[in-house]
Amino acid sequence: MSFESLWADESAIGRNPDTGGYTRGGWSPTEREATHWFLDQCAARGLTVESDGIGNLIAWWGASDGPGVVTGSHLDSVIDGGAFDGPLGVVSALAAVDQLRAEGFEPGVPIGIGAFVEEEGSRFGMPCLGSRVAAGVLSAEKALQLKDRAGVGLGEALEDAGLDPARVGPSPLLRRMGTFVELHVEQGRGLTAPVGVASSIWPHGRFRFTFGGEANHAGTTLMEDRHDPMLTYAMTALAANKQARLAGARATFGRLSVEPNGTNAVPSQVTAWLDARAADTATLESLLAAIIKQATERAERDGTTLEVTPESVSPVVDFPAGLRDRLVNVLDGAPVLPTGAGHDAGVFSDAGIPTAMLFVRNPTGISHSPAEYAELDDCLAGVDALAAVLKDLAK
Ligand code: HGY
Ligand code: MN
Ligand code: MN
Repeated sequence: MSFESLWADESAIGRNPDTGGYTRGGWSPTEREATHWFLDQCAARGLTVESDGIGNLIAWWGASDGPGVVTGSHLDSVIDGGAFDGPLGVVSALAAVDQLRAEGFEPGVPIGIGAFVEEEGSRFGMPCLGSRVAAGVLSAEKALQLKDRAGVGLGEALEDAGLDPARVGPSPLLRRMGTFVELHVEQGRGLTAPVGVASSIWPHGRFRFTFGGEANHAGTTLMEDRHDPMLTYAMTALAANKQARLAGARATFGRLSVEPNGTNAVPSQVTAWLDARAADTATLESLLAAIIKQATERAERDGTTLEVTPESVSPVVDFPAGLRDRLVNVLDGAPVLPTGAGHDAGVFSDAGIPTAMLFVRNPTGISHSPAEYAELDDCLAGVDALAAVLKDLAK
């Protein structure tokens, strides 16, 4: 099948007709539909699929069952996300294998296509959940304590998807992952050529800010008598924005939960999730310290309380220079650039697996939005680049 027809099939799955966006939380019906589409494509190509307890998949082309070169990405999405973030890597991998087969290439080592679950953490709040558990950096015990916003536990979600929570844990799949190369849509405006190669992933983390206050009447409570956690949150959000600008970093409060969430009552509690990122660990740590300091000072003024809980922290990832430069070579000098977005490739690299990433140009740089986009010509250039890289690594 051509890339275009593969893409037309896959990107039709779960698209919201009103927003054009996708909400494919891990093990949700639309994410499962996309996963089953992927499995059908693997079966149609005679690929041998291996899966692990949490639902990560690698579909193998090649006779031996020894280590090989794995590519692929994720099929889940953020809430109302774009079509490309994740699926472009999976669809491009299928198209690249088709292309290599069509030209008669026989891999010297097996080539695997991976689909890793809950990379966005949009359902259970833990980014790269599938790859972290597979790599053993998140224990099965901790993972199975996670609940989604409806209170459904990970174990129950796995059972609903026909998986066995008792099999969750470090993945046998990684024993065959000799090298991992992930193709991904670029999520900024840094790439001006059709295809680029990743140098590094910024360190980043998610931190839950719980602001405690005093519920009261919106109409009768004097302003000076209030202990309003919404005020402390608002000042913290402003401080985070200012501190990130000063540090050349990123700080986002994109998720909020208000108790009791009434129109005519001062809230008793506001919970806000901070996504913070920076080019290096020291800057990230000082950014966080500055935000927490200002939030704490404001809480004292407002007579409110503050509790900050790290939910996930991802260290800086510097992809191995030798493999990076080998890809640049194969691609006749493709540009090299860092990314502020996290990826399963970062988890696998951290776990000691030789890992690289290819980026496909995103003309607007917009991502985690229905407006996310990549030109067809650039996507086709990405497939050609991935095919050339796989051919070089698996010869
Ligand atoms: O949020 C991220 O950095 C990535 O898109 N999972
Ligand atoms: Mn993403
Ligand atoms: Mn992604």
